[in-house]
Amino acid sequence: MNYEFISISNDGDGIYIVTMNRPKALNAINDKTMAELHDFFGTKGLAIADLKGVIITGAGEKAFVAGADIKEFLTLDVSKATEKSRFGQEAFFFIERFPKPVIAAVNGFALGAGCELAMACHIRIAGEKAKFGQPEVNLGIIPGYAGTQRLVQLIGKGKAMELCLTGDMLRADEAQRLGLVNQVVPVGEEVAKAKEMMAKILTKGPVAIQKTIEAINAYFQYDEDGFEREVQEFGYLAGTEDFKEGAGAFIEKRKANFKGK
Ligand code: CO8
Repeated sequence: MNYEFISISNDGDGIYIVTMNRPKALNAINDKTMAELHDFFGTKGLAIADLKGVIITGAGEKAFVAGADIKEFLTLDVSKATEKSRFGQEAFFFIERFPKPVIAAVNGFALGAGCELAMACHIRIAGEKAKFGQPEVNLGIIPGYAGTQRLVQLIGKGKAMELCLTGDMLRADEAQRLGLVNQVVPVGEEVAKAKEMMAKILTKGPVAIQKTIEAINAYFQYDEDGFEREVQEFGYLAGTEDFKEGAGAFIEKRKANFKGK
């Protein structure tokens, strides 16, 4: 899988690492990078048979992603900007709705599109020097990759309003206190911690993991009743082999051997 600005690797354990790879521009997302994310999470990644989970991180020591590529903004007009926003939102929906867990290992600046990318992931692990923010107002724009929506979902309206209106940055510990970040770890340990958490998740029933992602996402879909979705998924899971194995293993006091069926 050859991409120019994201690199994909795995150690054969089913955990794929997607590295945002434009370190000279602090991994800023240009149109090509967004197209690559769109392709991986919307198409190619879905077809990788041994893929069990994805960790997204940034190349270099300074940034996860320092935003959308501001240098590309100068050619935008109303129509191109609308299209750009819609395409980016779609790519990030592919991440949010990816059937396998996606963890952001935030190793530095996560600003603008970088914060939005991290928020599209299911879980966020941050290094203690990481910084989060939606500084778009400094440029006379607003977040365009669903930052106004996911920030409210994660930290509530008041704080989301403050961050988007002031453009201020949050330290990792503040981001954790607000619920934007799940865990803060020492610098350099972001990916290792994300792998550790992913490995734990991957011991669980794979179908249950997928259905959990779908049911929790449903809470935030205006056109769907998340409570009813949970009822349906719960019923579906009761008919899986994994459920019988998981419950049987508990009763027989042994470790479950899930098959993902
Ligand atoms: N775009 C393009 N290039 C960038 C970006 C960016 N977002 N961020 C950093 N770079 C480049 C710099 O231009 C610089 O390149 P060069 O060496 O060629 O001049 C290089 O990366 C290193 O950056 P700095 O020298 O600025 O590094 P500092 O350590 O001094 O500062 C900061 C680090 C604070 C992160 C600083 O780089 C900064 O403020 N960057 C911009 C942050 C920002 O405003 N991000 C939000 C961008 S807008 C956005 O993301 C909108 C998302 C929704 C778009 C929807 C479109 C439809």
